[in-house]
Amino acid sequence: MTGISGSFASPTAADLLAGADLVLGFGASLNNWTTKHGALIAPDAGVVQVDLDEEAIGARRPVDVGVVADAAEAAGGLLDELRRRGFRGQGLRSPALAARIARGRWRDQPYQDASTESTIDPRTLTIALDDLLPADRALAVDSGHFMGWPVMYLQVRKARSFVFNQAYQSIGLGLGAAIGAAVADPGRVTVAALGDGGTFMSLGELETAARLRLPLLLLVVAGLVVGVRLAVSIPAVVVEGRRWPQALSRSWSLVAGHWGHVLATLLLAFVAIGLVGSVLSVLLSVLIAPLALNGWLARALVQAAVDALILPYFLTVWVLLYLDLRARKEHLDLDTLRADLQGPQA
Ligand SMILES: Cc1ncc(C[n+]2csc(CCOP(=O)(O)OP(=O)(O)O)c2C)c(N)n1
Repeated sequence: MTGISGSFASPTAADLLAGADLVLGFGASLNNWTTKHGALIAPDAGVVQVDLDEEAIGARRPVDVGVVADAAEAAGGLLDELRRRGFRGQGLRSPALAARIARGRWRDQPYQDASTESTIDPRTLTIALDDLLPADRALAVDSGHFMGWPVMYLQVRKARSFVFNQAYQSIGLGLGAAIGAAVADPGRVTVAALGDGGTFMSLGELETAARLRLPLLLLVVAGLVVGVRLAVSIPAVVVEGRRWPQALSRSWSLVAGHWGHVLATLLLAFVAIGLVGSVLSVLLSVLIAPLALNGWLARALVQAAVDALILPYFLTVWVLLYLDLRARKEHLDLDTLRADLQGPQA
């Protein structure tokens, strides 16, 4: 078994799936995410799609054969027919391939551990959890940038122990889904893998989890912590002429000790441009109403005008925040700034 198919498939799984000459999809829509934008299905591979819903057949990509049937019944019928014909082939299933799959997991791929004294690389943490937790576990994942790590590095034994409700890519559903999985089988530990944004959207659910005394482990990947530390990377590129990796570490050290100040300033600026933008949108929509423009054209014009008016304000706040950090930490004065602006540093 290669594991999941799609953008989070391990390199070994992706290689094997893309080498298949026949792809059988059972209840799978074969969409961009599960086929890695089509790369996991070879151009000359035959594709058979089995689905209960007739409209799902061929809805996401062309298929050679569509079968409207129950997945288990269709698979059982196929096996019966193969047996009846005396089929004995092993296909690719050799012990060597089993060994290659076993050592080809994501956690077997080398990576540069980005942990620091006060933070831990999400990959390192998730691999450690994979070793620590009992093998019989469930995993429910919220949506967000973080979601690759639990999916790639935390194994589950059974497909039904993996709750990945991304149909609408809505954030905030992971904790509720994990509670459901834990209620369904309280005999095993359920990991709720969440981002900090998704966690805050569903914080009230914690009361339910605590009241029901569920065996839940909350793995909250605090992207906000990292995002705020990297907030002044772009001014570091533009003003100091730094290259990307150095600009990130420059922002990391400039924000150190002022994380709350940076977060509060950016939040205030977002709220302010949100409010001012809404008022401007209404005013401009009323102003151009007599032109009786097509709906999408009117919306696009209003949006462009609002962006043109409020973005400079936000950019000013951003650059001032950067200068403020430098003034606080490095006693930035005009001579230092002039030297910065004169030429790029290494
Ligand atoms: C209900 C809803 N609102 C907004 C979005 C857009 N969105 C996608 S990811 C994301 C950020 C999620 O933040 P967090 O939970 O901290 O995870 P991170 O992406 O930082 O790892 C947002 C707002 C969404 N998918 N669903």
